[in-house]
Amino acid sequence: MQIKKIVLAVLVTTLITGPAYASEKKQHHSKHSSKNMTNFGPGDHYAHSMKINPAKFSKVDDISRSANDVPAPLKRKSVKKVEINLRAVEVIGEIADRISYHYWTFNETVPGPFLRVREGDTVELNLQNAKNSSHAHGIDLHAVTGPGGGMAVTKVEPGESKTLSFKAKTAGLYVYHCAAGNAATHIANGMYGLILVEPKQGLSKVDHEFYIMQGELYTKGRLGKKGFQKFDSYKMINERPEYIVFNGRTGALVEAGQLQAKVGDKVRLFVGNAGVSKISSFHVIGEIFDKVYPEAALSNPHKNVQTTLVPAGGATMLEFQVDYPGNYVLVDHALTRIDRGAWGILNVTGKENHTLYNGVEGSEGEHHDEH
Ligand SMILES: [Cu+2]
Repeated sequence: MQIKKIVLAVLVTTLITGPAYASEKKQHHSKHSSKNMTNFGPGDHYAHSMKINPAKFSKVDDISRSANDVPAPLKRKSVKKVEINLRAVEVIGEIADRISYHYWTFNETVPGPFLRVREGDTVELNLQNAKNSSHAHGIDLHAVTGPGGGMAVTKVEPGESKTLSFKAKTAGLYVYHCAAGNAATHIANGMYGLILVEPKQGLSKVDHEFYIMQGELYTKGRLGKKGFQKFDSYKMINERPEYIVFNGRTGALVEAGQLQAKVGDKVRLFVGNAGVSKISSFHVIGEIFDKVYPEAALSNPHKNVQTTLVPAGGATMLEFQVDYPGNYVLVDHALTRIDRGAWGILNVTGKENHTLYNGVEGSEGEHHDEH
């Protein structure tokens, strides 16, 4: 058993780090030296503590990427060479009011940009790493077939850049994330996003498409502790996030960030889960998903689904029509996670249809505490 494990670890490590090292000009270590294995278990060197001077990094007003920030459906019927430029940038942003964090990002937001290409396209992805970054960064796109999903050729040192070229041969909605060094750390700190490889025939027409990504934050201070929060690697390896959020921070999809639709609209949600640890039980309170494309395999949808699983490092695509005005709360239905930040609002305006839904709304502010 133990031997099997070791063999597997060596195999995985060699598969992923091998070509990256081989491609570097200064190759000091053999592919099989232990130096190349520091990314994977058994965790004896795990207890690293990062010294961070927040003053070295620029502050962003809002770390979250808007759920509306989805490129329009592709109209073209032929394949193309698509150039994508991403920048690994480390910034200081707020997890919640007066709780700041040293986020690692693609293009200064969490999640990073929503990438949209067509099945069969050739993608040339340039990844630049900002000069002041504390770490090397890279990218593993689950849409890529090849070592490390691209990571093997995109480990970029601060101030440098690298290019990955790949064919988007399989339609689907895929997670991308940084996997340089300790991949889990880079994901937990915010380096993830989604790439849609649109099927040749395109997707059906809808009125709104939204981009939602669940992620976890492992802070030294407990949930709600104010001030600058350092990353806690022990909490991460124990799979105990302090925050579980949609789009980078608490409240990202509320008020100014809420999703908006009108009665009768067809809505499509692209939902990803960066993890690192938790599986999301994605649900919209008061709605039924007309169609769910489980695990974002863009064929044979399930119909009429209440809650759907989004694995760590996976995604789902779901569609529904909104029929009645009001606020619909997006949650991970492991509901204690609401208090850790995992909720947002879909606000629907329009005419009430009382044959569909009727009653007298209670006043939320007046009820007695029922605990
Ligand atoms: Cu990184």
